[in-house]
Amino acid sequence: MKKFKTVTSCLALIFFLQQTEAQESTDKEWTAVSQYINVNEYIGKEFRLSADAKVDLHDSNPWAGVWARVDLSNGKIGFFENMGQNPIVENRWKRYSISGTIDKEGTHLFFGAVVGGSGTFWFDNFQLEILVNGDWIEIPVENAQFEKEANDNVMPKWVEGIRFFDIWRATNYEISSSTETNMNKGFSLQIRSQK
Ligand SMILES: [Ca+2]
Repeated sequence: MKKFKTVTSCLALIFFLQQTEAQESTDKEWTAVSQYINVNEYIGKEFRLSADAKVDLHDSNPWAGVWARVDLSNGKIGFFENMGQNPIVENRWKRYSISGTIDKEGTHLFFGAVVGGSGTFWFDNFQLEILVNGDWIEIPVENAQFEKEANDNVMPKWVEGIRFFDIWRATNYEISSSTETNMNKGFSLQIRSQK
């Protein structure tokens, strides 16, 4: 009986772990592919996030951008920019940058690509820099060039979502690797709407 109980609780634990690791499926009309860094050592400093992007839009209400958000120690949001007022609309590779300041109470900087509406969206070559003593210092971003290929809608080192405790799978979009790149070599991140 004791053995049975142990097996049962082990199964319960495995089930719990699977549930907590599972991505929540959602039929959102937008999605984001993101990463984050701790910013404790960069408080008050300027940062700059850049990426190459190209879009092929299929509707009149599109949204594509690079985005960044500083989360604060009190649970609130500091800096936030998602290019919502100035989205990427060009069907050719171009470099886009957003910049801001790491808030005084900042703990993490989330950043990545965001898309909404119908179309195909490509991103490549993310670069995160912080201004330290007048010099832009590059902060390593894992798989920033998307050369590690996506599998089953998951891009290695990136998560789908905008918070680390709320990873989702937006079923209206397919996330993959594409050979559509600026320099005609390697891969880019491709997000394609299913509609
Ligand atoms: Ca690439």
